[in-house]
Amino acid sequence: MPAIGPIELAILGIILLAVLAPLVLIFVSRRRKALEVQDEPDAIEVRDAAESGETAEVAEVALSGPSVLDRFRAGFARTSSALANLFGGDTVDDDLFEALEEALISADVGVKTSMKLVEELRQTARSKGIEEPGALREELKASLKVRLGRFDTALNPAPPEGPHVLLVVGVNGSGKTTSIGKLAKRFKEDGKSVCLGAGDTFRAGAIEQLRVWAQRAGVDIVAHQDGADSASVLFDTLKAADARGHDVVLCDTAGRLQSKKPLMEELGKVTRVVGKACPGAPHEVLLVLDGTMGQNALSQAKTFGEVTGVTGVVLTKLDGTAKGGVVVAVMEELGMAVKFVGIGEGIDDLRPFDADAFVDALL
Ligand SMILES: Nc1nc2c(ncn2[C@@H]2O[C@H](COP(=O)(O)OP(=O)(O)OP(=O)(O)O)[C@@H](O)[C@H]2O)c(=O)[nH]1
Ligand SMILES: [Mg+2]
Repeated sequence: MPAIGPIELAILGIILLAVLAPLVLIFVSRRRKALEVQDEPDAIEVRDAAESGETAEVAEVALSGPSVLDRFRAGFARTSSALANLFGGDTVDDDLFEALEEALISADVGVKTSMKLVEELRQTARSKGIEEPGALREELKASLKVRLGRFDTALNPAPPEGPHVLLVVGVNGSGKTTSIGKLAKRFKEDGKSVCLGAGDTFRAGAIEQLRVWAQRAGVDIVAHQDGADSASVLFDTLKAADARGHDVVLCDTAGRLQSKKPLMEELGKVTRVVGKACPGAPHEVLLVLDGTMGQNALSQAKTFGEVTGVTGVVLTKLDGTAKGGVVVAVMEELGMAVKFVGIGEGIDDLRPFDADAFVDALL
C-alpha cells in the first residue's frame, strides 16, 4: 500500500470538511427550529404548568407519544394545568375544595356534577384522613375513571343479517358530515363495505360535501337531489345497501336546532322510516356535539335524545378551545356514552373515546 504524504492528507481533510460542514449546518438549523416550536403559546402553557411541580406528569401525557392527547390543545391544556396547579399546594382544606369546584365548573363539567364530585371527594378525604393534595388528586382521578368507565363506549354490534345502520344527528355545524367521512374510513380499514346516505337534502352543498367525503374514504354513496324528502332518501339508501351487500350504512342528516319543533319532528319521522326500511335500524344513533359549545351541548343532547333515542355521542373539535370537562357532563348528567372524539378536520382525526387516557390527561 502506498504511503500517505502531507499533500494527500490535506486533500483528505478538505474532502472531509466539505462533507461534514453541510451536515453540521443542517443539524444546527433543525435544532433551532425545534426550539422555536417549543416556544409556541400552547406549548409554553403546558411547560409553565410542568415547571410548577405537580404537573410534570400532565405535561408529559399531553405532549408525548402519538396519542389522541397530543391533539387536545389550548382549552384542554388550560383546564389540565388549572387543575394541576390546584393540587400543587401542601394542605387539604376548605379553600382547596372550593377552588376545585370552581375549576371544574369553569372546565364545563357542569354545576351539578362538579358539586357532586367535590362533595364525594370531601367525604373520601375525611374518611381516609387524606391530608396531601396529591393523594386527593389521585382519589379524584380514580373516582372519575370509575364513573366514566361504567359506560360502554363501543359501538352497538352489527345485526346478524343486513347492513349495520348508523344515523348521525345534531345541530348545524357540529361536525356530522365530517365525522361520517372519518367513520367511513375507519370502517373501510376494518374491511367493511360502506355506503353513505345523503339525508341532508336541506342545506345547499350538503350532498356535494358528502360526495367528497365518500370519495376520500373510497366508499359508496346514495343521494337524491337537493330538496328531496330526507326520509325517502335514507329509505332508498338502506334498500340499495342491502341489495348491494354493504356491511355498514352511515346516514347523514340536516343540522337542526333542538328548539325547532317541526324539524325535530321530521327527524323523528326519519328515524321511524329507517326502521321500516331495515328492521331494527338504526342500530346506532350518534349525536354529534361540538365540544367547544360547553353546557349548551347538554340541552342539545337532551332534546335529540328524546326524539331519536341517541345511543352514543361523537364529541368534536376537542383539538380547539374545548375545555374537556363537557365529556364528564355529557356522561354524568345525561347518562350518554361518548363513543368517539373528533380531534381535527382531517379524515384520520377521529378516535374511540378512552376514559382512562382522558382522565389522565385532564388531571
Ligand atoms: N377542528 C375541528 N374541526 C372540525 C372537527 N369536526 C368537524 N370540524 C369542522 O367543523 C365544520 C363543520 O363540519 P360539518 O361536518 O360540515 O358539520 P355538520 O354538522 O355536518 O354541519 P351541517 O351539515 O351544516 O349541519 C367544518 O369546518 C369541519 O371541518 C374536529 O374534530 N375538529
Ligand atoms: Mg353536514
